[in-house]
Amino acid sequence: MNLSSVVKESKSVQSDGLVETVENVISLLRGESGKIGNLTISERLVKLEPAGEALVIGDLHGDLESLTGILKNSDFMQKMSRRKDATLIFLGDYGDRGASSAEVYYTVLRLKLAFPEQIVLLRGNHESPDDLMASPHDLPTQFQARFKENWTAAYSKVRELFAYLYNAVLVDERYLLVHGGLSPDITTAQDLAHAHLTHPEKEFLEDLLWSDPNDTVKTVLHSPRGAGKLFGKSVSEKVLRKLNINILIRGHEQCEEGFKLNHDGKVLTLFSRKGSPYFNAHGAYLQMPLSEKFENAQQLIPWIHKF
Ligand SMILES: [Mn+2]
Repeated sequence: MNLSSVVKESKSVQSDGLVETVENVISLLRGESGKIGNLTISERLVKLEPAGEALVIGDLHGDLESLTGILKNSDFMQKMSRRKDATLIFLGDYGDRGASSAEVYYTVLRLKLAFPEQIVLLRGNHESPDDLMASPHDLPTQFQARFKENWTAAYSKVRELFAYLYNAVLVDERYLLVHGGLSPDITTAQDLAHAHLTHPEKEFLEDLLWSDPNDTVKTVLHSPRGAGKLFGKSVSEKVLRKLNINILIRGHEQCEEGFKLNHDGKVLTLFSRKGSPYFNAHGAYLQMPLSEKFENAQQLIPWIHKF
């Protein structure tokens, strides 16, 4: 896949072209089950072999320039072509906020089609089920401006995609990757895999997509976001211990420096976009070896790239 030609296409693609690309990705995701390369898929959980290298990209929110900058500077497309154990994980929140939501969706989905066994698309709160949808949700306005009278076809197809995105990634004895945060009652990998099926009776999906770590909260508090919770260090310690995991890697929160640590290094937040409406000084991404067993997110700092 040639990145610059796909990015160029993303700027001129019409509604039918985006619809076709989303349909291809939906049919790919529908077929994903069991062992696929370094991934093992059950329901909406991906288990990733602790081998090779991973690139982790946080919230993009319609920032195409940061996405292309990360792909170029990490040289990760070359790496994925050369090595099957190079895995790219997106933490969700592809659209809304920034101006280039359609372009980011198109580029990310073309990447998935080009490297199907090496790319994981997590679900963000901006890809929530209908009863939890983020607000403001700018996609309708952006798609209307971009695709004119044909915008609804592209919009409803992208909405259809949301249900196929993954809840979580687990890297044995190392990392849990989600968009938002933890739910205090999560005890097994199956709770993660089935979170979309137990929603809304259980709060697992809501918390995975919406919750935030907080260093002063003891257990949990209602989130000022209106969905999800603020969860304290004791929740991170308990849930990660149950899952036999050292570090939670997540997105969801704007970070002035592109990343931050919470809960004494149990939680790493990545924010991979810049510009309006957040105006954080830096974005950041994580590019790390998966075989090494880091105990604390402090040890991941050398593998974080700020831009
Ligand atoms: Mn978010």
